[in-house]
Amino acid sequence: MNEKMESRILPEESIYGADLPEMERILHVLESRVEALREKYRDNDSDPVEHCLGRIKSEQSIREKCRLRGLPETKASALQELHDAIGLRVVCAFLNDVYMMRDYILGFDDIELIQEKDYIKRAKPNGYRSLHLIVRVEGRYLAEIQLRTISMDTWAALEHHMKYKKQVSGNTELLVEELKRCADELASTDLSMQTLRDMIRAEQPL
Ligand code: 0O2
Repeated sequence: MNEKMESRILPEESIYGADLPEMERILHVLESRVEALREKYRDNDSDPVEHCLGRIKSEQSIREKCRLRGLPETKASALQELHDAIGLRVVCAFLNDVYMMRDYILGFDDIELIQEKDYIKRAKPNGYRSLHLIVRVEGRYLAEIQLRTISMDTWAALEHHMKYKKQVSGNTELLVEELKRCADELASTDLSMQTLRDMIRAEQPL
């Protein structure tokens, strides 16, 4: 085998190569931390998390993202240039829980915050809301952690679905407008729900 052949990543090989088991371990560490917090809160019936979803970005998606960004399809691109090969999405019931979860995750010594994108305080023009943390774990692996409420998650799922539905092309402008309106209504509902929960809690005996 010549040198050129050795350095080339064949399509059927994992772009992550020998790092894949370590990446899976890191993902497991992150998931376990969320689970540990949930366990603690479950004791007094106030689990802040509705669900939590972790994934290693699929071979196809990461290669596609490299191509879209004009990056070579290599491990270096996947692990250093892109930052979401390891991804965790934590969906919380209430708005305050999103920020509580943020502080909890960033409170670990082996987590370094690289970038924070608060699309809750500043929603994307299409209405997308979520808090994104790009972190380095154990001084080595980058991970993207998305924190959002159930409403934000529902909206994102629907928007994602519509974006990839080819037949939804008739009245795109109206659809975009309506989606944005729904996102804003859901954001206002999130605020009301938070207020209601605060009121209920204030009335509960200590
Ligand atoms: P997938 O399949 O969900 O992983 P980045 O893509 O992170 O390198 P960018 O564009 O600055 O760089 O990231 P951004 O805007 O923080 O978004 C990253 C991820 O957030 C996306 O990942 C989506 O998961 C989600 N996201 C961002 N904007 C939207 C949106 O308008 N609608 C929906 N439904 N999701 C959004 P990927 O890689 O695009 O996709």
